Amino acid sequence: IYEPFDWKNYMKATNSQPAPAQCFKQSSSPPQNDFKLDQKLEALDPRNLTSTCIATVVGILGPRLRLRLDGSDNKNDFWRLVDSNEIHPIGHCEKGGGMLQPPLGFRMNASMWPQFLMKTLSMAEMAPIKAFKREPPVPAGNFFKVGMKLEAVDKKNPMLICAATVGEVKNDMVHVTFDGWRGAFDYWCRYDSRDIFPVGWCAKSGHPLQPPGKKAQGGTNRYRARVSNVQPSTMVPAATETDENTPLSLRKEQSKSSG
Ligand code: MLY
Repeated sequence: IYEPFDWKNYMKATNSQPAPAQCFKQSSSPPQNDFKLDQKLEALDPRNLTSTCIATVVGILGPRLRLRLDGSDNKNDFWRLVDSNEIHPIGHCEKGGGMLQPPLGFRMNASMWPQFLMKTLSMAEMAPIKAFKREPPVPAGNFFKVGMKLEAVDKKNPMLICAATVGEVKNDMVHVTFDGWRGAFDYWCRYDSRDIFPVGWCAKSGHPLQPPGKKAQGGTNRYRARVSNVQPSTMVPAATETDENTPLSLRKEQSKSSG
């Protein structure tokens, strides 16, 4: 059973506040996802942003799409919101006078590209234009403050959106830290990043939310230490996981089971 994380209780217990919705470049009501698996669209190659490529929807979570570039491998999937500016219906690139490009790491000889493209497009089930939603406006400035709670994509595991806290703010940048996890997952992003969401966005949009990890914070915050025995966690660390990526409370079990 999927039990949504109780932000209200958690913020009360940690004496913290959510970042207000106006901080984010996200629409106030998460967009509906009208895409279907296997549909094709145009996407910027995340590894080469000057290229527009053909992508296939290989996964759907709430308003997000898991995309795979046609002609690429299955090791470089990436996620986009349905209101991302980096995805478009088939035909958009050509309309703008551009040409569809092979993805970085195209599996075949480059000379095969025109043929590959023709065949791919002829067999394509194209995502309908109405599935592409308009990108929300950029907030007027960086309104984030240290300590505010939010939901953020784990860039090392981009399928996951997790409970997070603003750790630092500098100019247009925000330091995202993940509650109950070591610093290895932290990152800086712009305040208008599409990878950060207001508290409650996952619940509203039907996207799963990763609850805080089980690493007790040092200092006076005893909340996570106290609840760590009863709080369900959906994360099961792989046996090969490095210590750095593993919540402290799970390390004992890990070393036990690995001898
Ligand atoms: N690699 C880890 C996942 C860690 C997720 C950390 N996020 C939630 C900050 C694993 O496989 O368990």
